[in-house]
Amino acid sequence: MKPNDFIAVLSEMPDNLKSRLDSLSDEQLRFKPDGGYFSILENICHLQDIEIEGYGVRLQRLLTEQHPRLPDLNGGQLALERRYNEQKLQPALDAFIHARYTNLRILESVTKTQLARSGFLEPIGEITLGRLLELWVEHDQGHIRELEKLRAAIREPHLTDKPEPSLSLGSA
Ligand code: NI
Repeated sequence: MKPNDFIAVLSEMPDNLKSRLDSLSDEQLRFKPDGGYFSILENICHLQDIEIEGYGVRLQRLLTEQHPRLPDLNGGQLALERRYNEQKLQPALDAFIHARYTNLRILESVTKTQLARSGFLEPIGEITLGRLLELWVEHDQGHIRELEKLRAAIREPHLTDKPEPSLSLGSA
């Protein structure tokens, strides 16, 4: 994919999320399958925090600093500390969407030269801004898959195809 394609895919995320949150009860939003999985609400809170404190910060620092060292964010730990499953959905979703559009406005003015700007992202290693865009899209897609599986698990609790815990609990 070209940089513009990544930007186009990232811009689809708000609608991709909204369409998967329709007609879910509060109880369904907070439903957590056994085994340490995120609920749908926890996924949205996670996406909000990672958009702002993860990708938004990484984007800014790669653009403005010489070879920044970018710390990992522990998604599972944040979910516990910030009590994601006790939050309200709409403010988290709104904050995610606002942050995504803010980041997209910055991305739209990024030049080809800037895509080669580099840094060190823990625990992955050396990255460029171009590579960060790939990781960003992969992160979106992983959580969309997780939401799909959660929706299936809510409809059919005996389903065995549960979300991978690593999607939620691993590196953000
Ligand atoms: Ni994640």
